[in-house]
Amino acid sequence: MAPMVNAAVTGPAKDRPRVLSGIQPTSGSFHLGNYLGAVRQWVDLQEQNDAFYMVVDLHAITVEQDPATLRENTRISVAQLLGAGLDPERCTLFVQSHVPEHAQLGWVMNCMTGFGEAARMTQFKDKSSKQGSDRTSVGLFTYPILQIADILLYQADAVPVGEDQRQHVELTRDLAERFNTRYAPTFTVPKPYILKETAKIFDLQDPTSKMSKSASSPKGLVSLLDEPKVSAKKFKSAVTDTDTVVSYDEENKAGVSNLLRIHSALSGQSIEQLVAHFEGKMYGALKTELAELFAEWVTPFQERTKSYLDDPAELDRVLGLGAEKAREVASETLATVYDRIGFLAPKR
Ligand code: AQP
Repeated sequence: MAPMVNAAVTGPAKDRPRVLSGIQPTSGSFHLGNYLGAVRQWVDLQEQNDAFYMVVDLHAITVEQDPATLRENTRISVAQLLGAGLDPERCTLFVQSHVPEHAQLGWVMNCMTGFGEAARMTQFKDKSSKQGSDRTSVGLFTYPILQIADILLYQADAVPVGEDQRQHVELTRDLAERFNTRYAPTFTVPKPYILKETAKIFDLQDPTSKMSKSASSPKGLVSLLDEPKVSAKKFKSAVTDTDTVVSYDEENKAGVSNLLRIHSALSGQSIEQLVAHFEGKMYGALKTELAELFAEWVTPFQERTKSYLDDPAELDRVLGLGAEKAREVASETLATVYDRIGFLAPKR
């Protein structure tokens, strides 16, 4: 059965629990970590919850973007979300910059967040240390605070994300509570929705690091829009270990364990069933089967994504409708926030 999240006890009454999440249009293709860690849950959660999903272009410009590529990647991202199974009849799908309230509430949240607590965000520390401080924008530093605004605007009960986003959702909870205490109960305090089994998909070449498009080599990255034979090659050359027995051991067999988790997520078989299935077989059998399984799933995904990309008018219609629905909720929250903090309401 499709999951329903637990509604939070604080915040305005809603007819169904609300979920919200976003993905950056920073690449021409999502990767398998994005799909298994987040997007797949988005699809399941749209059935029983009031779901808001967005392509977060404001977040994308925290690193330099070519304008034409950003526009193109935003469309490709929306098409992939539809291709993965989001249904605009069941969820609200929109582009972040189409809803100006994100930037507006973002500023308020900037003013409520301590510099020290923002500086503790590990994702910022990792990314800025890789880029160097001259190439790191202030936007990258305040990105988790914009994310706080993204979530709180919609009074989300749950935020389906991968493990790398847990700390940002925890910060969101702190800020929601801070605002509620300082002014009046205003925001729902959201919970992260992170599935243990797929919380962190690892790089196929470096199975101790998360699969990420900014990895130093693309060899360990499975991009959903690559030719399936390109991905098959990556699965087949995945780094494992010198042993030969297929078994699950995150510490000593990180590579094989990652492959087993991916297989399990795609096939629906438990890790125990897979270990039994591969008994007496070598790593090559696991890799070949995984490559086939992935191709079976990704081929129709790519066809659906392409059909949405071939119909830009339909994409625009979906996004127009999504932005309208999103703004209805976002503008109400922002108006309440502005009132609570003491901004003079404009006379109309
Ligand atoms: N490896 C992963 N395993 C599980 N979940 C993951 N997510 C990302 N990588 C993994 C989840 O995907 C959602 C969208 O994240 P994002 O917009 O931050 O995606 P991204 O920036 O494209 O992720 P990358 O590849 O890690 O980018 P860089 O390298 O630029 O930071 C989120 O819910 C995230 O948790």
